[in-house]
Amino acid sequence: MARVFSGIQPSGDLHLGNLLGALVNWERMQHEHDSVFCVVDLHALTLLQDAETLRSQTIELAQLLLAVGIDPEKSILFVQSHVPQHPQLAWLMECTVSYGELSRMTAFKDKSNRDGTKFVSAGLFTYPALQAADILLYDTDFVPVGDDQRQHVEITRDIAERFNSRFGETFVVPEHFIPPAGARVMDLQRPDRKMSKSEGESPGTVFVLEDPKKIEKKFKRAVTDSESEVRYDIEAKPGVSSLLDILGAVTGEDPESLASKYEQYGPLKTDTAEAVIEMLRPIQARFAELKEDPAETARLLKVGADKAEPIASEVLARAKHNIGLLS
Ligand code: ATP
Ligand code: LTN
Repeated sequence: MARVFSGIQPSGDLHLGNLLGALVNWERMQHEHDSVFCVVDLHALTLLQDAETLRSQTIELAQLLLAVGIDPEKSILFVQSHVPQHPQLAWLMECTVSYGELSRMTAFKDKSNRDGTKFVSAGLFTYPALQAADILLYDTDFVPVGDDQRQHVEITRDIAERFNSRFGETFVVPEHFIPPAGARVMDLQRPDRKMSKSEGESPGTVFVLEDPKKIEKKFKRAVTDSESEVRYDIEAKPGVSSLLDILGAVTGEDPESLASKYEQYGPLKTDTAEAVIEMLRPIQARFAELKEDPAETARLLKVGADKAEPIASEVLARAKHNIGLLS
């Protein structure tokens, strides 16, 4: 059976982009593949975090993953820092990737240049080496992610291929899985920018746990354009195309054929808001239940780590042996 691996950072509130770009596919893929999903708390440390907030966001994100339908009986669900093989393999990855390759990562350029960023950690720069370790430790075949992670999966492939050619067959070379609709959910106010967690509360971001009334308002106020024709054209009509993309991802229909059903922006906005709210309703209800018992979530995460560790430790041992470390 093919192996699936993906990760998500506990770095802020979960939004519609995370859900449509990644999580719905995690849920879907767990029924057909051997799946491993990880809350990547070590990655979150690349930006300064408040300790208590990080701890509570880690549990809350795990509860959200469970609420979305990640089933701990079907998938392995765990927290990255509970499996020490991740940072151990990351060092070998850092020595297999070059400074030049890391310098070309757009995520690093974006995050290190953000307004108000005073401290750029070395971890933010070497971040893709840890991500490569995450993926390669599980002999992963497919990595379901949003479009913004394309470059990070690509560099993981390059690292795996380089390691294999230098030291002999060690790693499975993974492929990304990027969905046809919802891979790049745009900010409703700035349709040239992706919806992002670390932007914080913003009128352009729809949160998974947001009140339906507020969601409706955000869609009503979504930026479109001064024409009135509903057409799927990302270049010329980014706002409208983004709404069609969201509606397509939620309903499973093709955004271009959805466009032909609408003559005005108003009904498109109302229908998109309604579809999103309906999709979120059961997730919000299930989350409210899970939230009551954080100790049970913590227990499930420990069980997950106990299942992940033997797989990771076998692959790490293979890599250490092949690179010439004493066993
Ligand atoms: P940050 O803003 O801190 O970078 P993020 O919102 O990009 O956070 P991540 O934890 O980095 O969230 O990503 C989790 C998953 O969600 C990844 O697979 C990522 O590709 C996907 N994702 C994030 N933003 C979007 C988006 N706007 N559209 C589609 N997928 C997205
Ligand atoms: N870099 C990713 C999070 C991430 C990840 C991974 C995704 C860390 N490790 C392994 C897929 C596979 C992000 O910022 N979205």
